[in-house]
Amino acid sequence: MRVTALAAHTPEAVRAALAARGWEAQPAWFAAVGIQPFVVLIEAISEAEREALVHWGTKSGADVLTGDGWALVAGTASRVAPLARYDRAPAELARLAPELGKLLAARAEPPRSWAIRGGELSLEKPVIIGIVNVTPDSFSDGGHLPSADAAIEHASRLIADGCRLLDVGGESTRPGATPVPAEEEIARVVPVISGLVKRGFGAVSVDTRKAAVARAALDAGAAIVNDVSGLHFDPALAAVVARAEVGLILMHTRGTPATMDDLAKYAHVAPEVAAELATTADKAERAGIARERIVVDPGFGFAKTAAQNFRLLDELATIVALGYPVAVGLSRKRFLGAATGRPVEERDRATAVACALAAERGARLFRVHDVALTREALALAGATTNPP
Ligand code: PMM
Repeated sequence: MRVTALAAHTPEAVRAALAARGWEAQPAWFAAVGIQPFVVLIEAISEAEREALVHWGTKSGADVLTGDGWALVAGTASRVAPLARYDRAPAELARLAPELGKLLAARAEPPRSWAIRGGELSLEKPVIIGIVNVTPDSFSDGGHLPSADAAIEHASRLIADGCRLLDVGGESTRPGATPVPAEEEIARVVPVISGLVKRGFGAVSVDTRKAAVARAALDAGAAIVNDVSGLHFDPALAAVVARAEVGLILMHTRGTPATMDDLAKYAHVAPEVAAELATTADKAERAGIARERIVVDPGFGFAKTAAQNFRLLDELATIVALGYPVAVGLSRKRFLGAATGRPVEERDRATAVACALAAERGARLFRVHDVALTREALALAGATTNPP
């Protein structure tokens, strides 16, 4: 007899073991996905629901841990899946079916494209977003691009290095940054955006919290709005995005750059960020922004301590499970310095590694300063997670 432990963090090892023993590709893949571990935290439940879950767990062989008003259900995906079916789940658990169904669907069929202005951006391969900050004081590269020409020149290098999207920002959102009036922000970003669009540099997004800036940037040809306030700053922004039918990145934060550090209080960061992002995405959809236009971003460094950023990176799958494509902005952030001891200008290697980790956990879009390094890291991560 020979006993071998198989890697269980992805379905790949099981698929390969079955394929090596003559299984056809498709059934081997489905079986492998079906026996992947699946753990869900169910909150705000009644006593009757809690009892029904415990009873179901005993019968079905899934593990159920419970407390007052909550349950944690763990098993393989195929064992837990019947709870998402009205005809198979106990009647007391009818409320659970649609929510669980959404999680299982997002897992089985992750989004493959993102609807931006005038077309779709494929997410089959990771998308690197090159940062073009035209601010005197951003987190890490403020002041390096004083003129529109310098910004356009910089963007052309980022494109040559392999980014598929350029993110142009005219207001720093680092902790404690001073807000910039809309006219000033427009004067910074519009010449750069129109220059990039004129040169045919591919899709451009505008990093702004303000409806007036978004409108001016979209008029100049931007295809995406990247809102670091997650629709919290300017109530008029959602309508601008809805009307223009462009892409939208909704980032998680709390408060404003002036107050966010004091709001970094979570009992368990990933589920709380996921819940707040789900509410924001819901608000966007109710404002008329189509679901396929929305990308969510957990907002590394925004209203989070270093320890919370590390937890969030490790538990990124909780954000991915919302079913929207996930973008991450890890580049040169302070918490990478906390792990490596490196100052901001020496954090591109740590950024590339962090992006590779995020890619393995399901992120599809990566907002970075150093495109070339990140591209290499993602190529390596992709080679192990998507074997031929
Ligand atoms: N971080 C910054 C600015 N914009 N946008 C998204 N979507 N995600 C981020 O994490 C993010 C962002 C701040 O970083 P910078 O000042 O170095 O650009």
